[in-house]
Amino acid sequence: MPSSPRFETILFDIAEGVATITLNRPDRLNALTTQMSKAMLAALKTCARDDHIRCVVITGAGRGFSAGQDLTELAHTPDGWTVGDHLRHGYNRLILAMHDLEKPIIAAVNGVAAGAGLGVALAADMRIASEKASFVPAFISIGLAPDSGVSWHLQRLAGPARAFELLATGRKVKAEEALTMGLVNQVVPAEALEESVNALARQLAQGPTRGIGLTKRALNRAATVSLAEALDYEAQMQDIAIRTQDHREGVQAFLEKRPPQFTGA
Ligand code: LHQ
Repeated sequence: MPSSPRFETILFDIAEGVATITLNRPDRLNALTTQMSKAMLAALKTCARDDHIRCVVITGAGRGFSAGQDLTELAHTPDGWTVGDHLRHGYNRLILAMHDLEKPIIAAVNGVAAGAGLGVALAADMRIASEKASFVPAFISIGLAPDSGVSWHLQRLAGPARAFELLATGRKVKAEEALTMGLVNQVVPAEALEESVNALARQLAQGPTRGIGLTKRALNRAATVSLAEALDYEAQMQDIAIRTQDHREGVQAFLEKRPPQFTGA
């Protein structure tokens, strides 16, 4: 098993095929700094490279998931550096890295997810929320438009009318409402969050990782193309999936009437 790389503003732990990235500035509700988004990107690169990692969990230390951009840091941007530069070099790369990672990502939303923190939560493939979680667009409350992929993800998950309402008013959505909106997969009591997420993450980490990665690629592609193109892309993904060891093992296990032992290969 590989050793876990260390970063400063996040914790990065690998166990039983699951890498857990914990945003770790609890006194600031894990508000995101440049250093932190760089560390998250580096951690995601490790997740992409390391074949032992077959599922990723992102969560927050303390009572928040992430309050989004650290607003005190914005006052110290380098000369000539625009907010657009900040986004292009930081959050845009991070959100795309999550989208492109061919491994499942679960956001364990322990508390408030606001602004770019909401962007990170929505860019995960699944969200399990504590009853104490909430989702706060935050951008409009400080006169801003959405960033960090929130315009893209929120309307796909909740529909355009709800996305507009939330982004134009900044209204806080609590966990139960987030469930009815389709923003989260499941809501669990706060004390059960870690265990629920671990059980799901371990299950996914023992799955046919290439097949799950190809599923993610197919869904990502299907979100933006015609049915004819989606069908063609599905056929391409299946050509790859059919050659995996895990596909052979799945069929063999079915024929032998035993549970499959997937290795991720
Ligand atoms: C914070 C923050 C924070 C610093 C709480 N920064 N300290 C990217 C790039 C460039 C341009 C701008 O946009 C972006 C993307 C974005 O993310 S924009 C949105 C940025 N985020 C916000 O505007 C959210 C600001 N925070 C809040 O509205 C509230 O804190 C929420 C609703 C998240 C939580 O409220 P409470 O549970 O009542 O907690 P609190 O407000 O008491 O916060 C606890 C502490 O954390 C507090 O510090 P203190 O010293 O008083 O204990 C806050 O100042 C600090 N904090 N968010 N983003």
